[in-house]
Amino acid sequence: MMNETMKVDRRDAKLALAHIYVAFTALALGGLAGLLQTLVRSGKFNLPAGISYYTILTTHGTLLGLVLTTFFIIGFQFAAISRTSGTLSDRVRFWAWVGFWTMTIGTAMTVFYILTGQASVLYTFYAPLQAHAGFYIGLTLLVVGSWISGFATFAHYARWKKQNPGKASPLLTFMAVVNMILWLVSTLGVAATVLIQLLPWSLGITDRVNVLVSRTLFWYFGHPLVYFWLLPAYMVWYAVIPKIIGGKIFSDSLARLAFILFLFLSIPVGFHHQLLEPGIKPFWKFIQVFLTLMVVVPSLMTAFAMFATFEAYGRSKGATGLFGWLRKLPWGDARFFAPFVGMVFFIPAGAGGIINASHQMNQVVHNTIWVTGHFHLTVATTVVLTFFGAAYWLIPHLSGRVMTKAMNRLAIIQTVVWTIGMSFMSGSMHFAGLLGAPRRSAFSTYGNSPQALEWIPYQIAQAVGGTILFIGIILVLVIVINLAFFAPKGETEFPVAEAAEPQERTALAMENWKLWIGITVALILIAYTIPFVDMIQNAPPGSKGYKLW
Ligand code: HEM
Ligand SMILES: [Cu+2]
Repeated sequence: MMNETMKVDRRDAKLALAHIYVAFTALALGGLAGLLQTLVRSGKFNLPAGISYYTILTTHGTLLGLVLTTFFIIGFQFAAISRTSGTLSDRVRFWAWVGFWTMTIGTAMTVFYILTGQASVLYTFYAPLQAHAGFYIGLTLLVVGSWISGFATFAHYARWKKQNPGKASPLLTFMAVVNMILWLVSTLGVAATVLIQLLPWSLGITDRVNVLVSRTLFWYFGHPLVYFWLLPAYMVWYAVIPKIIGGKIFSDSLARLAFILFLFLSIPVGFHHQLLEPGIKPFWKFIQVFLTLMVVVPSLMTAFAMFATFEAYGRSKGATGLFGWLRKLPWGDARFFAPFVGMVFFIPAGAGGIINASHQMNQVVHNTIWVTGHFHLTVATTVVLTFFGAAYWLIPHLSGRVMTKAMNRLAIIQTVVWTIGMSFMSGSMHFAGLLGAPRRSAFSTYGNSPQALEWIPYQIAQAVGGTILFIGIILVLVIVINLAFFAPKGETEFPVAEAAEPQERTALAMENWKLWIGITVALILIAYTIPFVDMIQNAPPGSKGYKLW
């Protein structure tokens, strides 16, 4: 039975929904851009009215990689902390709205400069490509707004701790706090390059920019960014899915420990995106690759915990044999099915990640469309399908409605459509990449070179997959709009599971923030200080800005 404390307060629900609306608007526009990209790259289609491929690609990467994710995550986390640690205070809610509007205004500015062709610098905005200053200002507002929301989250957590001395915080609140610490520490890098380097340079205050420093600061942020996407999906896997299937959390302490390890191991590893960068000594690349691969530990902990939960539940229902428990899982429930498919896709995605991070193999795939294939499995499938699965209970919970059987069926179909579309698109990206096809390139036969002609069948398969995926986007939008505005009124549960064996003392020990932040900072200093000093002391003259579009 539901009682008052298990429901997100209506005022907090409005806040969370506002974030979710922006997120799905970004999905609609960004998804359309994605479709157009696959069509252009098939060689059978040209963009009308002189629109540049790179304008579309910047729109896609920014709206989906940065906007959809950040807004969905912050909205979801506000709902989660309100659900598990009580209604937000008026002050915290006020600041959360300030954060929301700052982010939204920043997003609108950024998108304006991209769509008007003044910022076709792709979502990584690498120097020496130079965008209009408004693009960087918009991005700054997006990040500053998210910081405000981060501090609002911390304030809510602190209030809970004050009201519950000596108790471990609720799991979902703990996880949201870890994710916002990760976000704050990592966005310092991107804020530094934007505010100190790129903005003054785009305004003409400085003439030249240190490219290597700006890329390093970008990837100091860019890798933890992917864990900022992933941890909310893990929040759903660890704390929500067990409840949906009717089971328990395998271990509350293990879940917390995994999150702390992700905090340690997500930031001091940005060099694995810069393995072919000439200005960094191999030793430091090696250190950072080692730390990168350590992430296998919390990842396998997570995989183990999930399958232990599934198996324990299946056996409690009388399943026998090695895999009999699989049959007991609620396959017809989209709240389970979509995230489960996401988990399955994470297996090849993780294997591909190990390839990317390995120095020698990276040389084969570097800057090819293999990489794009990889992160459409991670973020655009594992993370996004988990978010869709969460939206199927979160949105009706917040809007005071219920998901009908018909909508649930549509959501199952949506998941299948995504699976098929992504297998085609990401699969052919992986193959084309192995054959050397570059990422971030409009269609070209490169003067009919035999190698480029080999890519074309894969590029056509990519467009087939992209078209199927776009149908998937239309389906999920239909479901989301239904759940927000049209579904029958009623009560929907915000599922939060209990631990199999609550161990309050170990859980409490996990809240030693000074120690965790101390280790995080120490690892960052070890991995970055010397190479960074080197980059500045031995800097080349720096580059002027280029607008190549
Ligand atoms: C309809 C679904 C989608 C399609 C058809 C699609 C298609 C594509 C294609 C073809 C590219 C590579 C273009 C190139 O390198 O030349 C790309 C890049 C990208 N996509 Fe998607 N995508 C889809 C969904 C998503 C989703 C859901 C996300 C994130 C949540 C996402 C994030 C990205 C990012 C970050 C890039 C990199 C942009 C860059 O390299 O600058 N995509 N997408
Ligand atoms: Cu990375």
